[in-house]
Amino acid sequence: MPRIAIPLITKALSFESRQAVTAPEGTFTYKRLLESSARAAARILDGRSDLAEARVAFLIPPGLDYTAVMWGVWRAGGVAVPMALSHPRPELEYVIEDARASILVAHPDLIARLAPVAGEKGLPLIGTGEALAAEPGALPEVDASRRAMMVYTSGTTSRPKGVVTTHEQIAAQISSLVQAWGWTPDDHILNVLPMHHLHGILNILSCALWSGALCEFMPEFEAGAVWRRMARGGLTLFMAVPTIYVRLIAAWEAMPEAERRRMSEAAARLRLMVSGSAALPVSVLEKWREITGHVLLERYGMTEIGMALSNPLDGRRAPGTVGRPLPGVRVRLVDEGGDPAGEGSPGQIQVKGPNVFLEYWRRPEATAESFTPDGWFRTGDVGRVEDGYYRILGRESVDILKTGGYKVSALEIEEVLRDHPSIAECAVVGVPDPEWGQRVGAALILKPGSSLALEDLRAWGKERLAPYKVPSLLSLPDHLPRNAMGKVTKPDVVRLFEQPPDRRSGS
Ligand code: MCA
Ligand code: AMP
Repeated sequence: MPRIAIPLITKALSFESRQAVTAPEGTFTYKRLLESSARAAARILDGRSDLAEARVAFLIPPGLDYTAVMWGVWRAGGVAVPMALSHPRPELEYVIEDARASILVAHPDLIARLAPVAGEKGLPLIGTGEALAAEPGALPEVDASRRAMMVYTSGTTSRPKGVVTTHEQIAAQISSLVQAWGWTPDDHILNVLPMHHLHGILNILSCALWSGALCEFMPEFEAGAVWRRMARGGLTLFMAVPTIYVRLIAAWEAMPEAERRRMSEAAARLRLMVSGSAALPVSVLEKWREITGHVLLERYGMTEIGMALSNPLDGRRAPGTVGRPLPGVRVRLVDEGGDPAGEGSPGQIQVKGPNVFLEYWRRPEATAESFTPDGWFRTGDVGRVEDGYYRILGRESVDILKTGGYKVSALEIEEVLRDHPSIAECAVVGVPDPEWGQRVGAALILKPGSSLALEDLRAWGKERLAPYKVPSLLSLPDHLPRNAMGKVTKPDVVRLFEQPPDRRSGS
């Protein structure tokens, strides 16, 4: 048996008989997950002794196959690159190219989506059916300091960057949360989040598997289905983005009185409910408390650092704040002059610790710029400390938006919109919204003689961008607001949407 230094997998060996993953296709033990991942590793290795950090990009719905392939890539010595089910071909192709992926894996239902890209680039494309049925073989020794995962995140550059973490860094991110939130083998968490971002991958799936707990996937979030699942009992934990809590509240309010009572009682039986990835409005926290008795635990994190700040499991949770530094994580606030911000004064949130990522893939300059000379990661978020608790005040860049918990770059969307045959000029902004946090709004100047309806823009956009990046608000002003230097002033663009908008209904 080779030495396995991948902490998540070493731990799983002690939980073999316990249930690890539940999904629509069944419930699977840790033993089965270990066996399936060993088979997947052998198939991906395909006779090699070690993938030596080759990138394996995969498109798999949440469930055993997803988990076994991610672990299989790790056990084969590769770097796991999860891709988004909702992404159209250009986004998938971008990730495959940027990551320099040398192997693709897809669920049989999704093979057809990757086959043309695999064919053009001459990349092997492995089906999960075949991978999980392969004969297991010898596996390499994988040191925990090796690169393990790459998650794509939008930032101040126009195209998303691959955030690389090592096994050690992933282990540090997980163990901090497991300790802070009191995970035990008796936990059973419902996972309704997409599996190409850290919230679903790390805070839910990986913390559960680190703990010997059970992760139950509900691959498509639907508020009624979540309530019905809670009512069936057995869950101990739930974690989601604010938009999901807003949707759950709306669904609860639409129920008859007796049903509401039954659902409220069911939710009250969970031991912990967490919100994160975007600011949780205090009104949502209060409503959730009224409905379920839970004070949502709000925490703050980022793809590059895992989680950094959290309200406490036990003790006072302060609404509108994200609490204090998590175990092992150092956090400081730095003012514009580079000095520490005093208690109550705003400053940029900077983070240091074993949880912080290794690098932006193939972008040494962006990596270097994101750290201070003394090694603190600059988050780009601004915060303030009040009574020892951090409050997030916003982001330094107006070009980074959060919509439905997804981070998106206005610059990336603008670059795509400029290719539209009817668009002469454009400015993309985040428009405050009670359900989504922010909506993507596009202010467009059309070419002479052109017209463009929002529905048509969306249909065009969805062929090129993830659905959550496609503008859902449109403004067609006579000109874009600009300053004396000719630069578009984004706060004025946001104001354009305060006038009666040509607003898309029903979402
Ligand atoms: C989808 N639509 C949107 C958006 N997203 N419209 C406006 N703004 C959006 N953000 C469109 C769809 O294309 C569709 O349009 C229509 O809305 C209805 O879609 P629906 O199915 O109802 O919505 P959904 O696709 O289910 O999305 C809601 C969601 C989802 C479940 C809240 O956004 C979600 O899973 N968010 C979680 C993201 C997440 O995990 N973030 C964590 C990042 P049409 O009808 O035209 O087709 S990790 C992170 O941030 C750090 C590490 C951290 O701290 O956690
Ligand atoms: P991502 O790059 O998708 O990992 O998103 C990370 C960003 O989400 C952070 O830099 C923050 O701007 C935002 N974020 C995460 N959690 C919170 C929170 N609880 N409150 C406000 N913003 C948050």
